[in-house]
Amino acid sequence: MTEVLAVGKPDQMSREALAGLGWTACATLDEARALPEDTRKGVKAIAFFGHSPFGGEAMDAFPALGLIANFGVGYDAIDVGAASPRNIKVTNTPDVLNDDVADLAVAMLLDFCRDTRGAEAHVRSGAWGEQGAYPLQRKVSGAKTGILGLGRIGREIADRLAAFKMEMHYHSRSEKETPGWTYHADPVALAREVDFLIVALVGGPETAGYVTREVLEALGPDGILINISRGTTVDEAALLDLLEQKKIGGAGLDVFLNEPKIDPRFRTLDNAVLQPHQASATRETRTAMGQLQRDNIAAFLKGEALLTPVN
Ligand code: 8YV
Repeated sequence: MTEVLAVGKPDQMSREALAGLGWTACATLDEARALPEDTRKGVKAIAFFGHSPFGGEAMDAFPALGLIANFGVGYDAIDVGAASPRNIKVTNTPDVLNDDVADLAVAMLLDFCRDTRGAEAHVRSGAWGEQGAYPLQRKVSGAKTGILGLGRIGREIADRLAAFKMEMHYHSRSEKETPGWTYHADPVALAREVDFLIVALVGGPETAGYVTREVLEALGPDGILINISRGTTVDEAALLDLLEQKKIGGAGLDVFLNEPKIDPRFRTLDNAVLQPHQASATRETRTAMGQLQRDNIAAFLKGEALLTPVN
């Protein structure tokens, strides 16, 4: 009998770990919902991978389901409001990925400002020898940075950038205890104040479109937006318009709407660094995320307390 389903497309580390467990694997929720009724009836837990919506109707296909263990800290794809009344617990994988996500935010900022990719091409093409020095770039250290969402990941980003001697500003639901960083109650005021704006909000309906056209315009033609949260947190149509019109200076983006089939307008931008939603994608962190996901499932099946419950 299948007690646990793995639904979605696990990465290499999880595929290797799941191989010995004897769980039934389905690439999509639709595939899982199409399993024979007898199989579906026995499913107690789902190890969920990816970001496809998981709503109440899909949950109802598994009458004994008691746990959805999400692979990732952000569980915005899972309708927790539908899970709770069905007595379905949801878990996520917080904290183990904070360092990696913060590292990638800093990497995109450094890459954008110092243009390491362009400069490397200059060396590889032989242009350095033939044409001389590469054009000057933009200084990163000492700038003014704003963090939008000073949660666990936002905090890691801020700590790193503070070490780059930056003046730190932030906007969050509430003012936090910080080493003298400036709180802005209004995201537009934050964007107006800073050179770099880093979005580290949680996803979901509450933050959809939180970075409005007005916020982006306030960032201005020299401002740089970094987004490692969710594509939904930014008004993407406005972002594309303003990048194309050079009304904001640039962007470093790890997340988009409609991943992985993102708006093709992104691909032609010369003022953006684009990443394939891979901020947590190191072998070490993905191993830890998978372990935490499986530990939650094991605890649930043994009737023990969940390690990282969401609801
Ligand atoms: C993804 C993430 O889970 O943790 C999150 O919220 O967005 C990522 O770590 C990962 O890309 C797998 O989809």
